[in-house]
Amino acid sequence: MEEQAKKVMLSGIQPSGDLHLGNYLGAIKNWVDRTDEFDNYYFMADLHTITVRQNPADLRRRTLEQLAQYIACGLDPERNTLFIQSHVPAHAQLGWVLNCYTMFGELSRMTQFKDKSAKHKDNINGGLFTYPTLMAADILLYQPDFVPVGEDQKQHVELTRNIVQRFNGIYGEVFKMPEPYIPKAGARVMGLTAPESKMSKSIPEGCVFLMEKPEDIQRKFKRAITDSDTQNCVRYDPEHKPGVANLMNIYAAVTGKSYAQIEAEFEGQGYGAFKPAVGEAVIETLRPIREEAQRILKDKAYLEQVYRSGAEKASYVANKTLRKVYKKVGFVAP
Ligand code: ATP
Ligand code: LTN
Repeated sequence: MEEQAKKVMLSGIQPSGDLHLGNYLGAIKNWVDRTDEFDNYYFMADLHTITVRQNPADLRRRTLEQLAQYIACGLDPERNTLFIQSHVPAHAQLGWVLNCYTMFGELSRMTQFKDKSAKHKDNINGGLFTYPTLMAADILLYQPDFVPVGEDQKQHVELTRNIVQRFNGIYGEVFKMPEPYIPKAGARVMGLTAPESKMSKSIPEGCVFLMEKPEDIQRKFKRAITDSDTQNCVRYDPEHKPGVANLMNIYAAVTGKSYAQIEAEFEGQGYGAFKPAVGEAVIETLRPIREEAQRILKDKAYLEQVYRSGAEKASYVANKTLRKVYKKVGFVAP
């Protein structure tokens, strides 16, 4: 009975790039920490990636790497349903239905669509436009209570809520109303070369990837932007010292120390001692993750078993919702 009482949490990351420290500290680590509290569904959002052109071999490789990295970060496949989105056809099937309950005007207002269509002018395809309805399907199939997402995805979760209201308004309580779950400000990791924007794979010099070699990680931290404070003072002041605040945030996240403890630790030592210490702490946090991911990646049979059993568990839940939806809209039962 206890299992049924658990709230449901669901999220996905597109395997369109390599996972980085921002994804780990801002998303995956929180998922791991809350494993026992929720009934969890985490997936590789591969269907979403092809809204932008992908190299097929790279996409295949990155999808499996992402799964290995999820597990290496501590997402236990026995206690979390881990799956590949395209292995559960119900996502595409419900996506179609929801397209018919989502307005052109609503989709036109999505800022991600506007941003991405400005960036990829030669490929403004229908999928890019209807991407939020597929995301709504991803969510609603599992009737989750919470959807942990970054700030940039909040608008898509709000649209999902509008779709729920519209659909349930016509057909009754079919979908549960999901809540976005935005991590606290502290979970926002900024770029090492540009502390005013979030750490992102699109600026690789300022981004630490989970699989990166220790010497490369250390080089990036040594070059991290701080400020021109002549005292080189390690003090938490995000407004005036955003670079230092970001490094402190990272150091706090990987060591569990408070800002006051960090300030005391580096009192009078300056950035020359602080930056490599943060680098070292990150390297030691990522070392077991990297080694474990490399080990898992070599074990193809294990990975296959994880994503097959994940897809089976996910399909069971997803198909139940899909059948209900098909019935409600008036499709003949197969
Ligand atoms: P980008 O393309 O900008 O590198 P991403 O595509 O790797 O970002 P997303 O797919 O947007 O990352 O996000 C995956 C998850 O990781 C989301 O939950 C998001 O909030 C989180 N995330 C991504 N970057 C950061 C960051 N710099 N700090 C904290 N969390 C982050
Ligand atoms: N759109 C998200 C990834 C994503 C997602 C989801 C997140 C696809 N489907 C469902 C939460 C729930 C992104 O690009 N970060």
